[in-house]
Amino acid sequence: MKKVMDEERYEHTLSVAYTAANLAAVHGADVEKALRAGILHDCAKCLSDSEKLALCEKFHINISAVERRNPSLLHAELGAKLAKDLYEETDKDVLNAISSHTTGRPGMSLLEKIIFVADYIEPGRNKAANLLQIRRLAFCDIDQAVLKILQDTMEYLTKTKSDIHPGTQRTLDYYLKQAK
Ligand code: DGI
Ligand code: FE
Ligand code: FE
Repeated sequence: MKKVMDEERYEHTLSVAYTAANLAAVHGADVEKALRAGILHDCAKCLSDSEKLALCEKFHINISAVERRNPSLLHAELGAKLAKDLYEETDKDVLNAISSHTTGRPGMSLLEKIIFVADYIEPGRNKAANLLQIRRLAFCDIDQAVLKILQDTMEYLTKTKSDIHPGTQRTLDYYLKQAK
């Protein structure tokens, strides 16, 4: 990862891996898989927008209208593809965790939730609202942490007048319903 990332992204990557390993230990998930998924989750992040779009076309990854306008969103699914083909990750749950780490998805596995949450709360993050509350929730009630992250992300996207990815909306709707 060091070779394909800038310094800041590499630091974030290590931090996500260590945070995910801790969450896995606490919640009884596979610590080694959490480390691998954490290390690989942003492997496609530092490609340029045009490289992301070109690689998605090459690998027949569907590009939605929102993704064409915001190619950064493609780094999750493209990252899963590179993890499999280039970095030889074969575990389906690890690949799903990479693929779903930005928008989440309805019915995430425990490992997917761990990566989704670790990406948001790793110690280097300091901009999001409610980080202290979400960091506490992450270790005692991971589903509540997932829901709070989705709600805060949606609020941030709305406030900044950003395009909402249909996947983000679907995931929020699903976890809102689950919480009832
Ligand atoms: O890759 P990271 O920065 O570590 O984290 P990430 O993969 O969760 O990506 C975070 C960015 O993704 C953040 O700036 C918000 C953005 N994002 C998440 N859901 C959506 C979104 N952006 C848009 N436009 N629409 C979404 O639905
Ligand atoms: Fe990411
Ligand atoms: Fe990340």
